[in-house]
Formats: sequence, C-alpha cells, structure tokens
Amino acid sequence: MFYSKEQFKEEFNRRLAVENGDKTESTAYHVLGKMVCEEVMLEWEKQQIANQNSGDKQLYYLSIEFLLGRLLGQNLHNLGAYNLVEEALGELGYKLAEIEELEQEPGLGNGGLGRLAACFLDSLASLGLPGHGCGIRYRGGLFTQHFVKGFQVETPTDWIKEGQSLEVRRDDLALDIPFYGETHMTVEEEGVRTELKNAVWVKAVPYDMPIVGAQGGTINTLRLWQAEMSEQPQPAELGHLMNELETAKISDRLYPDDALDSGKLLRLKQQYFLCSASIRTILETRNFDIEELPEKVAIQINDTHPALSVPELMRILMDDYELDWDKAWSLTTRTISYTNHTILEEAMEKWESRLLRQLLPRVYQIIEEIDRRFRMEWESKELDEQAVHKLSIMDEGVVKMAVLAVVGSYKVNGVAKLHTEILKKREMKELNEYFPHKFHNKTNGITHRRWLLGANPELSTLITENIGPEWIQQPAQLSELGYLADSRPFLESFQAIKKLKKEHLIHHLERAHNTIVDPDSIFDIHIKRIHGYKRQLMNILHVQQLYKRIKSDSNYRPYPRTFLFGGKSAPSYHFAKQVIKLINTVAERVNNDPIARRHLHVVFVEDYNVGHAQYMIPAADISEQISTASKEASGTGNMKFMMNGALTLGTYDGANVEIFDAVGEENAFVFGMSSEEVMRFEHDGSYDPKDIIDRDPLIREAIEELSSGEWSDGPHHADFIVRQLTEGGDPFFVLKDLADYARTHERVLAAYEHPVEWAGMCVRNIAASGIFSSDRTIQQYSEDVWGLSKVPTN
Ligand code: T68
Repeated sequence: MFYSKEQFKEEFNRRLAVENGDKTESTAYHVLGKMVCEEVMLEWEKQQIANQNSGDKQLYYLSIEFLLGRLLGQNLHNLGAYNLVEEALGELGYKLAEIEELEQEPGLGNGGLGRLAACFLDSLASLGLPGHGCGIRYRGGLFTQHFVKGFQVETPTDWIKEGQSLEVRRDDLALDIPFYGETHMTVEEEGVRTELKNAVWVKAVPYDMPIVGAQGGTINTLRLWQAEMSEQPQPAELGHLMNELETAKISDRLYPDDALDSGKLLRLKQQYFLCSASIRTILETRNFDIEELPEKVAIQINDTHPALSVPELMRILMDDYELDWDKAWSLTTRTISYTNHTILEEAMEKWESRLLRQLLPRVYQIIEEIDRRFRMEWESKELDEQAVHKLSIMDEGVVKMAVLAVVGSYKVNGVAKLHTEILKKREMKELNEYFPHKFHNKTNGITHRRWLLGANPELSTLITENIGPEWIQQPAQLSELGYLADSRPFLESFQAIKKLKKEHLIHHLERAHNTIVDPDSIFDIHIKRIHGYKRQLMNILHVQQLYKRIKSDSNYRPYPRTFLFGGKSAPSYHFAKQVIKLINTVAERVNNDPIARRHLHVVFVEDYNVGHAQYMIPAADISEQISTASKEASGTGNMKFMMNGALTLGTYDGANVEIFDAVGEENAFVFGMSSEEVMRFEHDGSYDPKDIIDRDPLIREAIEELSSGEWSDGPHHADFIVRQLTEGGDPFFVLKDLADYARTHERVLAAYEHPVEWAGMCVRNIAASGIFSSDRTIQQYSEDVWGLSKVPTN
C-alpha cells in the first residue's frame, strides 16, 4: 500500500469512498490508521510465530509505565513511508501533520521512567533485537491538567477511544490471576507441596500493540494487560473483594492515590497483576525446557514496581513446575535484572507486610523465605546496625522492594554514571559490597528517531545534506557535524531552522493556548514533572528578581526572554502544587506589565505531554536542567534538547555531567553545588538557609515579598513555600544555588549577543549528542545484560 504515491492515493481514495465519501480529517485519520495497521499486521504475525519457533533469547521489559506518545507518525517513519504519505496526502488536499494531531496520545506514563521505556522499545525493534514490553492497559492514562485561577486541577483522561486501530485483543491468551486465599501445605513423597486455596480470581486479557522498528524490519510486541471479571468460581465469602468494580479498578488508572490503605492495596494489586500475567504468559507460550529459562528469556524490571516478579517467578517454578527451592532460585536469579531510577528516599518503595500477607499470602511466604535465607548468609559476618538495616529485605514491618529486587536479580543498574556511583558508594553500598559484580551503569538514552527525525525534520535534512545519511543508522556519526561548527553557511542554515521551529511552537501555542510569544526572544525552557528537587521554584524566583530589577532600574533593559514551563504535579503533592500556582501568578503579573513584558514573558504550558514536548524541544535556546546535584538519577529531557541544538543550563547532576563531558563545559552553562557538597551538607546538617537570607539582600527581598503576599492573589498562597525555604531548611538548596544561577543567566545573555558563536556552540552540542541515542544504551544492555541476537529478517 505504501510502495508508490499513486498506489497509495488510489487505495486511500477507495477506502474514503466507502466511508460515504466523508472527506473530513477525522475520517482521513481513521482510514490512514487502518492502512498502517494492515500493512503491519501480516508481517507482525509472521514475526511473532518466527520468534516463537526460533529458540532465540527474548527480552521482556516489565514496566508500570509506557509513555508512548502518538504512534501514527512514528509508524509511518519507521515503515519508511512518511514522506510518501505526506506528499500523497498533500496532493489530495490534506496535511499529514494536522491529521497526526487527531491521535489522542496514550498517556500511560508520568515521567522519565515511562518515556524511557518507550524509547527503549523503539530502539530494540530498530536494532532488530527481540525485546517486548509488558505493561498495563489503563483505561485512563495520566490525568489531564487544567489551570483554574492558576491552580492545577486534574480531570481523568480516557485515551482509549473506540477503534484504536493498532492493538489486538488476544482472548486466546487470557489468564486468571489469583489474589487473597490461604496457603495449604501437603507433605508428599517428593517433598512439601504448597497450594493457594480459596483464591479470588481476576482475568487478565492481553492487548497487543506492534512496535515497528526502523525500516520496518523487526516488529516486536507491547503487551498491555486489562483486568476483567474472571469466570472462575469465586469463594462465596470473598467474592465481593473482586466484584466487577474492584476488578475494573486494577487497570483503571495509573498511580491511584495511595494515601489510604485502599489505594495502597490497589497499587499492589496492579503490580502483582502485571508481574503474574507477564511471567505466566512468558512461561506458558515457551517452546523450551523450563531449565533453559535463563538462556531463552531475560526479564528486565523497570524500577521496583515489577519487583514482585522475583517471588512470583519462584512461586510458579516451585508450585506449578514442582522445582525445588535451589533450582527455582538459580533460574530466577539468572533471568531477572533490575534498573534503579531514583535514590530519593520517598520514592523507594516499601510495602507493609500486613498488606502483602493479606493480598498475596503465598507470595508473601516466599518473600519471607528469600529474606530468611539471605539473612542466614550474612548474619555470621560482623555487621553494624546500619549494614544490617541496608541488607534486610524485611525490616520493621515492611518489605523493601529495592532490596528484594537486588537480591533476586543477576544485574542491577543505575541510569547515569554519577547515579550508579552514588548507588554503589552510598545508597546500596552494603549490597554492592555483598554482590560486587552485580552493579553496573547504563546511561540512559533517547530515540533520535522520534526526537530528531520526527520532531525536527528540517534539522535532520540539514544534517543529512551536510554529512550524509549514515547518522540515521549510527547516531554516533553526528560527530561529523563538529567540522561544521565554524562554517558560516552551515551556522546560518541552523539559525534559520531554529527560527522556523520557534515559529512552529508559537503557532502551536496560539492554537492550543491562545498565547502569543515573541519569536525573537530567547526561548528558555523548563519541562519535566514538577518536583522540589527539579527546582522549578529556583527558576521562578529568578524571574521574580529580574522583574523587580526591570521595574526598579530604568537602565536595566535586558534582551527579551521567554521562560517556558511545562509539567504536572502529583495530585497529592502540596508543595509542587503551590509552585505551579506561584509560576502562574508570576506569569500573570509579568506578562501584564507594560514595561516588563518587553523583556520577560512567562508561559506555563497546560497539560504538558509528549506532543507538546515535540514542539517545545526543537524551539529551545536554553535547556533548564537545574536539579539539586545528586537528586536527578539521569534526566533524559537534557539529551533531547542537546540533540536539537539547545544549550544546557545545568548543575552537575545525573546525565548532565556526561553531557558536559561530551560537549565541553565551554559549550554549556554549568553552575551550582556539586553532588559531594550537597551530600556533605545533608550528612552533617550544617546548611542553614537563614545564613543566606541574612547575607544576600536580593534573596532576602525575594523571601520578604513572598511572605508579604505580594506574589499571591488573595490569601497567602506562597506561605507554604516560604516555610519550606526557611524553617523547613530549604531541603533542595534553592537559596544556596540561586545567586550562582542568576549569574549564570547573565552569562547566557552575554553569550547570546554573539549569534554566530552561539550557533557554533549549538552545533557542537548536536555533534556530541550521538552517544545519547537509546540505540547505544540498548546495544550495551544487550551485550552486557541480556545477551540478545538480532532477529533475522527476510
Ligand atoms: C526518572 N524516574 C528519574 N520515576 O527521575 C530520571 N514514579 O532522572 C530518569 O532519567 C528517568 O527516571 C529514567 O531513568 C521516574 O520517572 C518515576 O516516575 C516514579 C518513581 C516512583 C514512583 C512513581
């Protein structure tokens, strides 16, 4: 269907005619979606069968989130049909870009962890490696964010509309998952058998989506599980625990509110549902001897949400396959590997034992046994209290999922060099000493197909015209651009494209938000989840300072800047919600001031998502990566900006450190405390924000204004923020880094006065960005952890 323009047009028109001649964009979207689907399906089915029969090792990537973004354009690109379809549709009077906008993006994720999973799927298929995703088919993705009087208000998002064309429900592969019940042991000749009796069942139905690799060569599968009422007989007295409503909740929402026990239990149900269904389907469709499991299957768990995979695989191997503990343990710990994405204490998952015991009695028993055996191994050693605590899976009435994941995996990785070092030397020091060969680093990456070829076709074409097309297959070849960083004509073309991408963003913002932005201003962009450690607060405090200076000093008339923000706060995260309100309040004031608005503009993009990011990143001049050093495990937005020729204004944190190394600090704006300093202060508790407030008049003024209610409309919304910055001890060192941050912005302004040199810096960033392609990351995982071989294609 996609071989020639004429053939495509003919087929497209034929199908359109069947739709009663309706030529709206919406019909065109559905027709095109169906055509892509049919193109993919046949080949996909063939490959699924071939994969199954080949005996080649398969990877399963288990993740509670997959933040896919829109898929129509990605599939057309990867089928190599995008340009053909764009032209053909153009001749028929349609704009492909506008048709693409009709797709509701599946928001099955929240932030970096989910988007990473999506980039990895793209790279696996594009590198021809047999790697599949396993997740949950939430009916509602992440909530939709609205601003009401500047506050974030959440409404549910229903991404599953009728006729999602690229998924297939597989009733033939549905499974029943047991919850609750009691364990029964019987002593038999061969040993003790354990069974779960009186379980309450939930049916898991898989919906499969094809993941099309570049050049359409390899098509892998993303399997998303949906919870439905089971047809198994339910125990009369417990059936109400999984009635229709309770069952449907399991795949209803991503991250249900876990303030109450009922919410906690629901998250636990989701996690077990994902692990159990995925592992069962892997084992039940296998065509190899169970003892060969580690040679045939790799299971990667994306953070600890799927860590119940460890006891669940044990349970199945022992109870269903009747293997003894040692054999089951050996298979499990040679099959599962784990990626850690955070060291933030509050994000380290701990489940109360009483909840686990109640919901999953057999799994709980196995966790107890894993803990007991592991404890026996190290108990004879002389360990201090701290070490005992760090090595305990079960501790003070909770199960620590990260420790369970480390003990049950053959490899454990952090997601950037600095993060891995912090894991090995501090957070998981004792575990690393105990398992010296387990820990390794795999610096994150992003798919250049979506973030450069897809989001910035103009820049991609310019690159190809100048260094040839090899970089598309081998992004490291982008380094060839380094030679052009001093070439005037090339830099001028780059500048023209940056301008064009700014115009595209402006047009997008006008359409989506009714906001008008100055195309000649510096676009300074801060997009990511709203969180204390990501320090959106520092950014907006700096904007406040600039505003004050413009108002009070008639000689200060800096080059115009537009500060763009985007991101959502977790619904129950009060501090982050106050920061959102503050940004919106500052925006309102600055944007409505006749003098200030010539120099400053603040735009907070509502309901930030992958689609917005694809407009914002290519238009950026400055990429704000200003987390408190040591807190951001890696960051991946930083890589997307770099690849599109934005300059990083950032701290020595996460993958920023590797970005600075790759491009040279002279091509970035580096500031702030180092991770050692931060950790030292945290350790000795000697940081007191009051010292800074007393010493620095600008900061004192900023705090006083916040306290006085000057930056609040109505009641003192900023009180909470002020308290955190003062009595709260300023846990993210906002005040400590603010002055250096402000000075660094002055450096940015000075550099921007030299457009040619600036463009040269941008080009050096693009040239150095190849190593941040997720193709590199996946290649390394494949070689060091998974041991995959390329899928042969014909
Ligand atoms: C992110 N983690 C890291 N976690 O913050 C980021 N949700 O530095 C890194 O680049 C990225 O992972 C990919 O490695 C998350 O996104 C979560 O979203 C999360 C953690 C716990 C509970 C819920």
